[in-house]
Amino acid sequence: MAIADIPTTPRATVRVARQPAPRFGARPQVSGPGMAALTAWVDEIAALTRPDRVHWVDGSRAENDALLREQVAEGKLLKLNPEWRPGSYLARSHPGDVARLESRTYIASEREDDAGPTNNWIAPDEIRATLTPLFEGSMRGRTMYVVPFSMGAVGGPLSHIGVQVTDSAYAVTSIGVMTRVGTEVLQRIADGDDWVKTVHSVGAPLAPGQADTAWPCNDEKYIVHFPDTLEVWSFGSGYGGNAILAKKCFALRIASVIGRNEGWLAEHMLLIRVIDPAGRAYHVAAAFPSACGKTNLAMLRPTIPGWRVETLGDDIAWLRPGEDGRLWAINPEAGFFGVAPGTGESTNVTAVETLWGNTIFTNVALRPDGDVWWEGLTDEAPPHLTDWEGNPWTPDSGRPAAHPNSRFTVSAAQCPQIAADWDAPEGVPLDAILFGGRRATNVPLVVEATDWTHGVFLGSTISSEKTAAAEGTVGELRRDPFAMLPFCGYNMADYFGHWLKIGHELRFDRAPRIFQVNWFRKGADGRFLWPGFGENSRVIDWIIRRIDGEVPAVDTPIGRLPRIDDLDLDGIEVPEADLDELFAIDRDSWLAEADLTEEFYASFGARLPAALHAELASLRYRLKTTA
Ligand code: OXD
Ligand code: MN
Repeated sequence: MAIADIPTTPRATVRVARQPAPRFGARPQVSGPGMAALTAWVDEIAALTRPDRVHWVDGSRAENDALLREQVAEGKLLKLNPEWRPGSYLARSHPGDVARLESRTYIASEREDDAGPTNNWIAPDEIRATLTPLFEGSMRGRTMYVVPFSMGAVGGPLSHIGVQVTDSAYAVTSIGVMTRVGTEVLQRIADGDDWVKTVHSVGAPLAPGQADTAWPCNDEKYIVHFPDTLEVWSFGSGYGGNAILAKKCFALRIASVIGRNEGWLAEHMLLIRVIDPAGRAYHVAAAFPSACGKTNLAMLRPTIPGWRVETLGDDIAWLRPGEDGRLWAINPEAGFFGVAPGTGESTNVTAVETLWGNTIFTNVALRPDGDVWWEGLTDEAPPHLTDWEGNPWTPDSGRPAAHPNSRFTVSAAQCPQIAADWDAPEGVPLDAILFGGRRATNVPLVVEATDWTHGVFLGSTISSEKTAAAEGTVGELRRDPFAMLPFCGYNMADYFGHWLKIGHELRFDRAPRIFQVNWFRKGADGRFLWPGFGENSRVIDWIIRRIDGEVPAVDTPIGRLPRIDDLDLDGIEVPEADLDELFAIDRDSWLAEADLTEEFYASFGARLPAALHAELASLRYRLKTTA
């Protein structure tokens, strides 16, 4: 059948063909002292949620294929045209279930102060009382999958294990891409490794004979983290960040708590290896708020001759001080769950190539030939599409064809510039950490921190401008310290303190150097001053020459800046006036920003580390006294 003939499935009317009893339902043949606790927990969740079947996921190719086939048969996935996009599928979510839900995301620590002012806190007893009736019978008529997964290579020194139970096959196939799933992980649990409990239900039980929908979910949604017992309970949403609990819920919120307890850091950072023309390799981690180009930087293709970038990770990095005094990093994930719109030949050709096949797309548009499309994939939109909601679309429709938060889920191994050793268990030693936001004003293209504490200060002040600013002022700032605002599982003030403490664990001459970058500064006329994308390699080149001590920097009140002549600008035209503006420091505007930082710091009260107050005070002093 031609793909054009595959009917697009109207959401609410899909009848689920009852599947035969699953072929892979048996309890796993794994034994060891740790299994009893796991099976007891699985039995407890099943007794609460009452699924029709329990399926222990073994992570095999055959199982994955069967789950995909099943979802296609149920109208939950559309198989794309294998001629254009082999092994690939399109999911269309419920229109009310398209993104992470920060307002429904909770940290249920025993003490409110441990969640801090930036999190939604709720008392554990109160939320358990709310969740219990919601989960009671919530999986009726469905299969409950038990998914053992490892973040980081199985058994690696920086890796951690979790188990997700879920009634969503879409979540299972996504977790299979994003993590290492299967019996090997189960064996570690059986052998007694610690593991984190994560429970997910779409909250849409089926009465006998009741028609299912293509994207079951519930109007009521909760994503709840219990940092004291290391558990996640997520109800009502099938969407990635709320349903793939290994990712934001475990690898950031819960892992940040484990990291605080054990002396390491779980960070919202991409990870790359940069190779200079002489073949020397450097490792860089970079924290940017969501939707500020992390995936693009992770897959950078340098425009300066002789330089190469190898991808190690695009969203999360776990950092641990090594015995050698360096900071070691792994990407705990195994895939990319990236935003599709804006990913195209001119912005991220590596991502486009990565998506050649074996990809699960969610909420992108469908072409008549059975391939996918989204805004930014090509300069011109195809004349006819089916939009993300399943409706006919033309360029004159006056609305986006793909949802702005539409996604691709694809294995990291498929990236053409992935580092050969990207899943090495011990990770890589970091040479530099970058912090960046989307700042139209004030923040220069690149600033080097004077030391680790100053770097922590820079990380704590990351922000993006919500509103356009008038010249010489600062727009309304959305604070996103360390790009972790929605992802830190404990009090952010303690987290800043933890970063300071980690600095003391590193050898001062081996700690990564910290830089702040800003690709988004605008001129008075509202134009971006810097071309960005592949040209950002010019900034990385300077950073690396700083690390190697090859170029001096200019000390300024806000940190160390490049001399313009030290930037490699061969082959691009950036007017001199724009370069001046890219690095301009307006004292009044910076003093105004310091006032905003003080206000922000005040929200943490006495818990904010004194060292950060001292950094702010010395910034002000330098702004007022340096000529
Ligand atoms: C993401 C996010 O999905 O940061 O990576 O929101
Ligand atoms: Mn992210």
